[in-house]
Amino acid sequence: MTALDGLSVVKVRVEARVAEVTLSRPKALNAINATMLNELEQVFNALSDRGDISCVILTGDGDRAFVAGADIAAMSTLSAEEAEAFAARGHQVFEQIETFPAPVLGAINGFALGGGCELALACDILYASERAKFGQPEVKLGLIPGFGGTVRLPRKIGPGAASEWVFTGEVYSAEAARAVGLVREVLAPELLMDRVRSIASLISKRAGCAVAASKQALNHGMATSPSEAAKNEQAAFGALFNTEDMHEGIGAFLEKREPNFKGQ
Ligand code: CO8
Repeated sequence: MTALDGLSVVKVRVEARVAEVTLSRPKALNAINATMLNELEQVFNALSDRGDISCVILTGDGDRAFVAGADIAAMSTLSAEEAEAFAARGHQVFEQIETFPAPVLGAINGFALGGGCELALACDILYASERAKFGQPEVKLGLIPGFGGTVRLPRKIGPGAASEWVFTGEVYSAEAARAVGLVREVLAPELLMDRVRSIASLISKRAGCAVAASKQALNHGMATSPSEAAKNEQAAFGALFNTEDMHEGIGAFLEKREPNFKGQ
């Protein structure tokens, strides 16, 4: 039995050091329940333990939804304490995704609402199908975002746009999400996965240590003051001089050849 056996609502495929993780409860538009959070944690732990993953692609099963939110039926019977604990569990798992040591690309193939939008926010870069729809509709349910929407959304799209999204609960097109900088590119549905795989493949060719250090520095920079972020960047820059990849990259440039990175 491997760490990736026994999954029921998350599918994983690894090819050429790129992991494709698919959220799969299509009858409920891939809504997030406790099992899905547990399996996401299990999958990202297993991918981290392998140590050779250069990029993760996160997407939703079927052609309708990335994730349509936290499972509303499952939430309906929670007490206040249980709801707080469920929110904390979501935060924990999404933080694990956000801090995964390789980039996580979101391929947003349909609805990304509520907890689904928040899961997308935990990814590093988002590519969306023309069919994708984004939003934080929790106020329509008498709730607020509970899996990090009030934390990550203003940092990613700015406080004004985030406040409009959260206060109105409106649903936004992929193009509107691109206009506020949440999404990098909007693609025809049949081209989405090819495009995301090509970006993953490009990232995989780069020095893994440098990509991981860049991700850490970017995340740290968003969460702290500019002066702290600058110190962190300087330390990370220096630390890369102790890696084989850095010597290989600079050596290859000086010798006018392609580098052969080993990720160490
Ligand atoms: N939870 C559970 N089931 C869902 C969800 C969901 N979030 N979204 C859709 N489904 C189910 C529907 O109930 C339906 O099931 P069935 O066929 O058995 O009736 C099936 O998926 C298909 O959905 P629809 O028939 O509604 O399909 P439509 O095309 O008519 O509509 C929508 C699609 C617009 C996406 C619609 O389903 C919808 O509005 N869904 C809810 C979206 C939403 O409000 N999401 C936010 C939920 S709250 C949240 O995410 C908070 C996160 C933090 C939680 C903190 C922990 C306490």
